[in-house]
Formats: sequence, structure tokens, C-alpha cells
Amino acid sequence: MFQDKKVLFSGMQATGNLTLGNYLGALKNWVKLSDEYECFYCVVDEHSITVRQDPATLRKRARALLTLYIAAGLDPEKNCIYYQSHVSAHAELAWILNCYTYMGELSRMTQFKDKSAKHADNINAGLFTYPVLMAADILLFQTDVVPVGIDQKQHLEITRDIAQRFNSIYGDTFTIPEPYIGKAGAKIMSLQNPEKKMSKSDENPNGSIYLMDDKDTVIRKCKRAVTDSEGNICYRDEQPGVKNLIDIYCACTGMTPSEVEREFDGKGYGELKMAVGEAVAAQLTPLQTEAARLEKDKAYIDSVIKNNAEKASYFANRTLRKVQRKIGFPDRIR
Ligand code: ATP
Ligand code: LTN
Repeated sequence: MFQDKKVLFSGMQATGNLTLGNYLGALKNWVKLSDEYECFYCVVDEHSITVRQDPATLRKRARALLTLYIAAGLDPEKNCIYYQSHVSAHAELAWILNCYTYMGELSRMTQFKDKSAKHADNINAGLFTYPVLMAADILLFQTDVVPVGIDQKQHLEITRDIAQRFNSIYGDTFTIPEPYIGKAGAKIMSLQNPEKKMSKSDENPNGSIYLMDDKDTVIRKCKRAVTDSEGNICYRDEQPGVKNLIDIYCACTGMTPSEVEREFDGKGYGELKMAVGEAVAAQLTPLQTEAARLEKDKAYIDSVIKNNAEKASYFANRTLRKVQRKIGFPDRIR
């Protein structure tokens, strides 16, 4: 679709306050890759309503999330940053792809199993077909690469399967996307339960570091992080709390786990926790300052929203029209 650059697509839900996991697992890599690719970064508000949302809160969070993409360093002149709900091709392609996706494959999705256990009173059809909408997001832009945290790998696999199935019936239609999962930070765990992923919808706020937490809060949460009674700073599965702290430190500083082990050789957990807190705060402070500045510039953010929705619609519609033609929908009369 683009002359010389490959295409990158990714998105996040506006379901809560972003955590350090979202930043280190996804957003930070988006910024790193943004020069190399033609990029589309979406606020996937249609995915958000698979879980009940308060309308005013959703609207506010969606805007805060879009602003945060820019604050993190994504230039909206070069990267297409937009709301999923402003580009109707997402929902239209999702409907079509629903008819090329099997109930059996959707029922194997671990995110569906987790979320339906968590929201047992609202297991809606949208929660079940969530991965189909995600496949539509990605395939609309003929995406080559999708930077995500490791928890989304299964959704990338089903996207590839749906695309390959469609291509084998109708001939070459979709580019087959690859996941991009960064080395450091692909799965940040809860500070209170290192067996569980850090998540923005966690009930315990001490388990997650939020991107808007101030330095004192970050340091306090790190100090309280659950570790073990071994007393050695080693990067190994048997010490999941310490391993997670080392992972966070690596993702913030660019160091490798063995370099961190050497730096803290003979030192105690207190020192590691303090250093992690400082390293995290150093990442978050500039982001917070820039987000606060941008939030005040309403006209600028509004113009980004308008212009980028038009740009995204243009490219998305090209793929949608191609798909509609291939499956035999009647031509539009001009
Ligand atoms: P929710 O708690 O509402 O399910 P979430 O915190 O898991 O949300 P998503 O919006 O589902 O966040 O994910 C946005 C991006 O952040 C995805 O690419 C996901 O893989 C990544 N991500 C989420 N949590 C983590 C984590 N703990 N470590 C690394 N990456 C993560
Ligand atoms: N399911 C993703 C959010 C998401 C996404 C996408 C990520 C929706 N559509 C397309 C990458 C590409 C999640 O993070 N929970």
C-alpha cells in the first residue's frame, strides 16, 4: 500500500489507566519502531465496550490515551493516531471476517476464557468475537508488523489464520502480519503477585504502576513489591518477584539481566527496589509533563483527531472495497 515502507499497526483499549506494563510491553516499542515503518496507532474504543463502560469515563479515557500516544513521542504528522470508532471500515470488515472465523478457534482464546471468568455476568457476543475485530484492525491496513506484549500473541496467530483462509479462497487479498514482541518488558508482572500480569483492570492498585503515578508513589510501590526470602539478586524463574524487578529495570535502562545481576552482586533487595523506582520514575516524568502540556492544547488534539481519522479511513476503505468486490457484493454506482 505504501511505496517504500512496511506498515505497522497497533492499538490499546481505553479501559483504564495505563500501566507500566502497557508502556514497556507496547508503547515504548511503538516509539522505537515509528521511524522505520508507516505507522497506524489506534485507540480501540470499540474493543473497550466488550466490558461494560461508563460513557463519560470512556470518552475521557479515550482522549487521554490518544494524547498519551503523542506524549510518549509519536509524532501525529508522521504516524496515524486515531479512534477506531471514527473509521467505520473496522466494524464492516469485522462483520465480514466473522463469517470466515470458526466458533472452535474463538473458544480456544485464553483472553476470552480469562475475561469471561472475570465478567461472568456479561459474557457477550462481542467478548467472544473480540479477536475478529482485532484481525480486521490489522488486516485493513495491509499490516506487516504488530508490536504487542506477549499476551496478544495468540490473537496475532488467529489473525494470520483468518487472513490465510481468506487469501486461499479469494486469492491474494491480505498481507500476513507478524507480531513484534520486544526482548525486555514483553510481560511485566504485578508487583503484588508476580505470577500474574500487571493489568490496568487489576483491583489492587499497589500491584500496578500507573503511567500517571508521581515519583513518590512509584518508589513506594516498588519498595512494597513482593519478593522472597532468598536474599540473592538472581534472574531466575524460582524468584519471580526479583525477576520481574530485574525485567523492569532492564526495560527502563537498556541493560541485560546479567549486567543487572553484576551491578547488584552482594547488595540487598532494598537497594534493587530503590534503583528500580528511580529508573521507572525517570521514564515516566517526561511523559507526564508532556501529557499535561498537550491536554491543555485542545485545538491541536482536535485537529489530530480529525485529520488522522480521514487518513485512516482512506487507507482502510481501499482494503474494504477490495474485500467487498472479492466476496461478490454488488458494485457501487457512481
Ligand atoms: P485490561 O487489563 O483492560 O485487559 P491490559 O492492561 O491487559 O488491559 P491492553 O489494552 O489489553 O492492556 O493492552 C495494551 C498493550 O499492552 C498490548 O500490546 C498488551 O500486550 C500490552 N500489555 C498489557 N499488559 C502488559 C504487561 N503486563 N506486560 C507487557 N505488556 C503488556
Ligand atoms: N487486543 C489488544 C488491543 C488491540 C490491538 C489491535 C493490538 C485491538 N486491536 C490491533 C494490536 C493490533 C490488547 O492489547 N488487548
